Amino acid sequence: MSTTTAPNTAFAHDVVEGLSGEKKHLSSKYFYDDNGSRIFMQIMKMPEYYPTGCEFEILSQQSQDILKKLCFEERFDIVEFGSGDGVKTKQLLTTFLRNQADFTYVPIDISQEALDALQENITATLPNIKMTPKTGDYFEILDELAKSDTPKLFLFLGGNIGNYKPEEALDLLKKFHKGMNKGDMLLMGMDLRKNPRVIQTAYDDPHGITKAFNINLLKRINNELDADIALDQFDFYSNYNPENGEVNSYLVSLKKQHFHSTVLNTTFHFEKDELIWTELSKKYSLNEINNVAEEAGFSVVHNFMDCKHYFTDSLWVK
Ligand code: AVJ
Repeated sequence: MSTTTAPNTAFAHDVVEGLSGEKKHLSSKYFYDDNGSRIFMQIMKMPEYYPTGCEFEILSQQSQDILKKLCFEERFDIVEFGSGDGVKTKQLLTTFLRNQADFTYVPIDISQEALDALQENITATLPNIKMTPKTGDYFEILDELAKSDTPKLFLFLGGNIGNYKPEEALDLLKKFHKGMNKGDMLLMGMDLRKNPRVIQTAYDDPHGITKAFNINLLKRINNELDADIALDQFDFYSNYNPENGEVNSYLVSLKKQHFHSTVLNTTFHFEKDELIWTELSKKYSLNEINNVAEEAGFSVVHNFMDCKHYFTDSLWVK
C-alpha cells in the first residue's frame, strides 16, 4: 500500500461528515498514511493474515498458466492499479519475461514515493523490463490509456475490491470496463468465503496489529487536524458475518467523551460504546464473482486459486 497525497481538505471534510451524524464512520482509504502503510506491512507479515501468502503462492506458481490464458497476439501493456511494494507482482513479471512475453509494465499509484521505491525494487531484479510508471488518479489515467490501442492486461490485486460495498464495487468495475477496449483483460484479486473462524482471526488478530491500524485513523486526526483524542479511550472490534460475507470493523468509544479539533474548530461527542465504522472487507463466493463480473460486462476466463482455495486471482475479459 502506498502513502496518500490526498489533500488535507478532503480528509478534513470526511472527518466532519463521518463523525457528526447518527451512524459514525471513517473511510478505510485513510488508513494508508506513512505510519498506516507501515502497519499494513506488519499485517501482511502476520501468519493469521492469509491473503498475502495465498496470492503470493498463486502468482509464483501459476503465472505461466495465467500467461497462457491471455489472448494477445503481439506486444501488450500490463497496467497495475495500486501497485504497492510489488513483491507479488514481481513473481508474475519474472515468469512472463522468462517466457519471452513482450510487454511494458505500467504501474499506477497516487504516491510518487511509492512508485519510485517500486521501480527501484523491480529493476534491481529485472533490469531489462520495459516500465513506464504513472502517478495520479486511476480514472484520469484510465481515460488516457484507453486512447492507445495496445492490448492491455489490467491488474487489481491484493483483494482491494473487498473494501467497496457491493454497489460501489460494481460501479468501480463498470468504470474499469468503460476504460478498456474489447479483448483487454483484468486480473482481479478477490478474497473467497471460507471457514468463518479463519477470516475472523485474520481481521481480529491476537497481536493487536489490526487494532493499531484502526487507532492510527484517530492518530491522523490528532496530528493533521490538531485534535486531542485520547487514543486509549477507544477499543477495536471486528466481526465476520458468514451469511453475507462481510467483515465489518469498528472503533468503540470506551466512555462518554468528546474531543476538539482546532483546525476544524469543532468538538465531536461520543456516547459510551458508540461505534465508528471503519472498514468493510467483503468476501466473495465463486458464484458472486461470476455475477458481479457479468453485471459489469466481463466474462470470467479462469479463477487462479491457492491450494487451500482461500483466495482467487480471477481473470476476466471484456
Ligand atoms: C488492503 C483492503 C486488502 O481488507 O484485507 C487488512 C486491508 N484491513 N486488515 C483487507 C486490511 C484489515 C486489506 N486490503
